[in-house]
Amino acid sequence: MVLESLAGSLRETLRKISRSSFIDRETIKEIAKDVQRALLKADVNVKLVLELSATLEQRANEEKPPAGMTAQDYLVKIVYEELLKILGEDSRLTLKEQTIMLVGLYGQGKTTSAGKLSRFFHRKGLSVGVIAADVHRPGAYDQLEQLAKKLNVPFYGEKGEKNPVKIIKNGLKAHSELKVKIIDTSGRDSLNDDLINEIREIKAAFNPDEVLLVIDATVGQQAGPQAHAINEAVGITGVILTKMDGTGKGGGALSAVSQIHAPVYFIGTGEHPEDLEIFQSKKFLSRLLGLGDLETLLEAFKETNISEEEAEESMNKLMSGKFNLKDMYEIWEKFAQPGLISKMFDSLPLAKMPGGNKIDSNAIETAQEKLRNYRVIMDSMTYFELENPDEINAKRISRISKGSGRTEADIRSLLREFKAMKNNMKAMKGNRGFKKMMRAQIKSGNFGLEDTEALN
Ligand SMILES: Nc1nc2c(ncn2[C@@H]2O[C@H](COP(=O)(O)OP(=O)(O)O)[C@@H](O)[C@H]2O)c(=O)[nH]1
Ligand SMILES: [Mg+2]
Repeated sequence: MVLESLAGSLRETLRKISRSSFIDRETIKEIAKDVQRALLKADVNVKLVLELSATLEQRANEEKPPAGMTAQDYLVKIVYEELLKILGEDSRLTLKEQTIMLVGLYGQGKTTSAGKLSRFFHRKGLSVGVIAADVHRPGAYDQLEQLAKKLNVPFYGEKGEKNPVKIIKNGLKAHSELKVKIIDTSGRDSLNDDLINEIREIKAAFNPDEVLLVIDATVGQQAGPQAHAINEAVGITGVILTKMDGTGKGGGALSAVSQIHAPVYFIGTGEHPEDLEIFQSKKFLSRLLGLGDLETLLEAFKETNISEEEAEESMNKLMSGKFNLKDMYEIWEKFAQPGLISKMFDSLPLAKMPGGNKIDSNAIETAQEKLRNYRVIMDSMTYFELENPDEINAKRISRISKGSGRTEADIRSLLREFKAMKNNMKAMKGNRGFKKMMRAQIKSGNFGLEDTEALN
């Protein structure tokens, strides 16, 4: 995952909040300092960090949590909201007929991203073609042509032609039947008038629907000035942040770029065409903070016949730390549907804790098999036993074993796992109020679930 170490320290901060018995000025100061340190380590601009921690501290001292929300949860909410401010608002590239122009310096990943975007639109069922308008770099034509061939995407270029406007004009004509046209333009080693004039001229001639800045995240905060200058020149409508794989500076680049108030649409996470992720700041932040990806979870529920109310009820039960085997049985009954379990694991913070075991598909298979076994065992338990798992003694285990045809070891293992699950869920309890707030947001449509489904 991107930004591992930032995630680690922010999660530790949230745990610290949950563990605090009360929230006073001292605690707030400490939390603000923690967030400050974590962000500075992730290369976020000092001025931004200081502003954020000052606002955080002020809000936490002045605001009162609404009825029903603990001071701890409310502080988590403030941390979340302030962090979201530096990531910028959620916005997504729309799936419609459009012309997209990619701009940026040499080596930032424009051509690679042209390929990634083609694949993206193609998979969404939109016909797409690319136009090679990088007239400066030797080999730029061949690079895009090969990529297009590999992806089975129509390519237009004019080898040797030096006028990008002319190429694009012909290219748009050649691709006129296609829904999405992607224009790959020239870069330079550094920002200069030559480059600015060239992209200005293209922008003026064709007025593309999207002008996407492609920028390498490994430059960290330096992404800021570059983004500003290009934005001044051509008006950036969105950003693709590349090379987010293996950089400690992703935080710096993300926060710097968001300052131009153009949404980060995608992040590039590798050299291959499939290494492109839709960037959604809320989702990204929730995952980063280990708050669990409620959006994904609710989407998963939507695909089943479980109603949102039922899903919420189950979640509440799980997180109350009070649930018994019967509740667990009911929840498993609902969740034992293909695909749902894996999505659930993926969206729960537990699976993503730093150092925790990320659950792979094999593990999910095994888990499903185990669930089937457990259900057989639970079918042989009495209601009393399901409601009072602590009362299940050796004598009862022996009876359940005979009734279910499973070994006594199987039954003990079920009881052990139940206990572990209960403890794990208790650990998440601190975020309950926060989750309530997130759910309210989802209900009010702030997360734009419908759009997400269309895009992902
Ligand atoms: N690791 C990684 N490498 C990338 C990514 N995007 C592009 N690259 C690499 O960066 C280099 C420059 O990319 P290119 O698309 O030619 O940049 P351009 O000059 O802006 O067109 C190539 O070696 C790409 O494979 C990314 O998201 N992750
Ligand atoms: Mg290129």
